[in-house]
Amino acid sequence: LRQRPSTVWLTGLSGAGKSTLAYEMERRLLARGSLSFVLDGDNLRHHLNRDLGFSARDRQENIRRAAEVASLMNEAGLIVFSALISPRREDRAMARTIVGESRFVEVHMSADLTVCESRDPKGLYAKARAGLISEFTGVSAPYEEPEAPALRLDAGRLTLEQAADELMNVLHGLGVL
Ligand code: GGZ
Repeated sequence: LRQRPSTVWLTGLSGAGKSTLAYEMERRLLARGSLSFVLDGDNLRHHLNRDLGFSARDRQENIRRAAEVASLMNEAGLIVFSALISPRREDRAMARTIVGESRFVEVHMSADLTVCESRDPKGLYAKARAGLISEFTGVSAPYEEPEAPALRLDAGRLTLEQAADELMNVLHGLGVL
């Protein structure tokens, strides 16, 4: 099956639905015979990046490593769905440079903070509000929205199916699929 190995870089707040969409895309691609891989920030932080915290410097290193891994996987012929908050424009620009301009597809999961906070599946926002977690993105650390993403998806308004449909269309349009 023809596919152009690319890195779909999902950025957005914790709880915006990045990982959920990434795994749904992996499932859809597999169903059509395309191999892909999900790089999930939370997962990477338990293994490859377990030495890193959430300071600006550590987030940058977290993103750099993820981008290098994504690049290797693209070289191996895989489509990568990365799900990292990646809150800084500068760090996402670095990821774009590492992966390569022609292979980098930036997607903004733009759910409102209020939506993410009301979901709070792991109770992290509550902990952040209570001061138990410092430098929590959206609460006590910044999130810089992408200015010109290939696609912006409001997970607060779209179902998972609708979001995945939109992303599939974009990947077809770009010739990735
Ligand atoms: C943001 C945090 C924090 C702080 C723990 N700030 O939604 P989750 O829980 O399961 O995934 C989030 C994950 C964020 O890691 P990333 O590697 O994606 O972040 S970054 O790109 O900024 O490096 C969240 C959890 O870790 N988490 N503490 N302080 N998210």
